[in-house]
Amino acid sequence: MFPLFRSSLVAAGFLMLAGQAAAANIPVISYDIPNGSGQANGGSFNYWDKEYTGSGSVTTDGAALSGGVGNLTDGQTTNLNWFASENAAGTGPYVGWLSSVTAKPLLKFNFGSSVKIGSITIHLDDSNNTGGVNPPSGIGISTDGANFDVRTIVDPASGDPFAVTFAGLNLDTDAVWLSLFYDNIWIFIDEVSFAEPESGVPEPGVLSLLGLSLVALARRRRQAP
Ligand SMILES: [Ca+2]
Ligand SMILES: [Ca+2]
Ligand SMILES: [Ca+2]
Repeated sequence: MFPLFRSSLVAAGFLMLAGQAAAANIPVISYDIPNGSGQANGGSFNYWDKEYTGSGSVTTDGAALSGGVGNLTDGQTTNLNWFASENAAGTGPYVGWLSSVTAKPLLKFNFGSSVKIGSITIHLDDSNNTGGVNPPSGIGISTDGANFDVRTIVDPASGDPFAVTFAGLNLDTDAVWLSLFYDNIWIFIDEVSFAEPESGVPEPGVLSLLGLSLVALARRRRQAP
């Protein structure tokens, strides 16, 4: 074997293993949320879900939005704080809820049919209290909209946006409700994603590739002077 072929085979084996560890994402068919708030309630900009595709007023603070998708599931996140990414037109990447308008933000995500969920990842702004924006102190997770498993969120020392993942879940449901708890007066979220449980058992294809990689490694060692 040519050295290049051997090493790329080894690389391919490890690449497949790395890919196996990441559980598949579960598509969200629609979500129902209160719209974000903004200038009508003293905000510098408008933190609406402006591109939301369902019913409800996307330009009214706190309006009930239902049956569509928008900022929270478009696959886009930003590493910029709210003050560097939001605007008066309300087309920024976040949805920002204000406690005086929406006291208990409740977000419902619909999957269309029953799915198995192993983890939930929420990408949010931190901003270290700038403008009253801080990560939520906690998030409640529910599969019936009534009983919530409340998880606390540790606020990092940094003020950068970050993702929090609740793993090790074993939910079997066609919808998930997330209840947000304010730490300050604003909460900003730009993406929520759901993943299947990790199987923990490598697939046959991965195993055979790993085997080939090990054979290549062994040959390489034998041929070494
Ligand atoms: Ca997004
Ligand atoms: Ca927005
Ligand atoms: Ca922080």
